[in-house]
Amino acid sequence: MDDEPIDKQDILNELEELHKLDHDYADGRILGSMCTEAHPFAKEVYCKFLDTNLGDPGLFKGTKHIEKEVINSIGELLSLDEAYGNIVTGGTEANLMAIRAARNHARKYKGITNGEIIIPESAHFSFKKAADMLNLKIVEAKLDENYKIDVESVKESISDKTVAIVAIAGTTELGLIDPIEEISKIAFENNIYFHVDAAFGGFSIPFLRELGHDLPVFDFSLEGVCSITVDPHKMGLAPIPAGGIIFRCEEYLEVMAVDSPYLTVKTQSTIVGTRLGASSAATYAIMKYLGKKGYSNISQNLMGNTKFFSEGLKELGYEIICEPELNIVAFNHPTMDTNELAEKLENLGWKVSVAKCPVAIRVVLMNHIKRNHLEELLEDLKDIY
Ligand code: 0PR
Repeated sequence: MDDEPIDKQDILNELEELHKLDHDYADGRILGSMCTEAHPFAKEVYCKFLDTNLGDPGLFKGTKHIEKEVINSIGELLSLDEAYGNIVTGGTEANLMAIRAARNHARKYKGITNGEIIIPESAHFSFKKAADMLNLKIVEAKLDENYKIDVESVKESISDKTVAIVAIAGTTELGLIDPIEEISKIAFENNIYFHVDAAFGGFSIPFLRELGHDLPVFDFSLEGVCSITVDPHKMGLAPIPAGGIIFRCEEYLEVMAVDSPYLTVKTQSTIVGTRLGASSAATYAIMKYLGKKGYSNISQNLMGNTKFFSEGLKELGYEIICEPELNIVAFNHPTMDTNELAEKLENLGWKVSVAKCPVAIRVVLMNHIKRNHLEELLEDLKDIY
């Protein structure tokens, strides 16, 4: 730090220069991000709530009420009348809370001390962090030939140490939805906690189903589902950081509660102590502002772009890994190595993401990627071919 204060304008100029090194969503070149530019109204509201702290909710009763309302609204989207949970920093923290709840619940009611969690090979790496922090062993369930969790493999993976089963509604790499209904049944019959990671799909699957898309049910209407991750900062158009964790019952929060004696509320279940109220307020605002109609239109539009892009790829001779269920397309050149293709695209200014399972170029068709960008991308892919 400098000894003397520096003029505001000088600081702003310096920051502006550094900010120029960042990529801008508006360029339409960021192909592998599940985040996008937040809605301007959500940003406006976010700034108004920057000083609120949900770590001490008794001081911020209004903002705490807003968080509860947001959790209820998301719960309602997921077929849950009374929802419990929190707006957190993202999918990682939401998944960590879910696994912590499952572990503590199993410890309390089943006496399991060295637990295991069953996750699909396609699970986001946040579960590896959760297992590491919570001292749990990961048991990976295999994927079937369609890259979805293999139900038989889940059955075979269950042991008397299993504290949770995880399935994904909108996988990170391919945007696929696991057979949640079957897994829910298995979890329920075996009295095992079942968590659904819908960090990406949670803000689109309900709307697409309403619109008649043939997508499987993944929510609390299935009796085995104990918790769901849904991230407002992905398809919800809220500013970063905004993740959502929704629990079926309050008990799951209670098994994580620690005493917080000198605060206005005497126990705390979240991982983070001091935490933003701005994320809840911005999510509340954007959900009200867009309504189901707004989100339906966005989801429908993005699926239209997805179809346009995947059909365009096929016409050029590229091979898509699977028919997209959500707004992610993964593809390869029939003969060229994926990393070589990725490099060629990078050289043309595209910010490319390469999936690992299977190895493929992966494009997440978020709001910032418009039709004209897709046309330019297809044009470049034509030249490369
Ligand atoms: N669950 C799923 C299914 C996810 O896809 C992700 C993140 C998470 C959980 C974790 O969420 P947070 O990153 O909010 O903690 N999926 C993307 C990924 O890691 C996130 C992302 C976003 C990556 C923007 C790149 C990027 O530019 O691939």
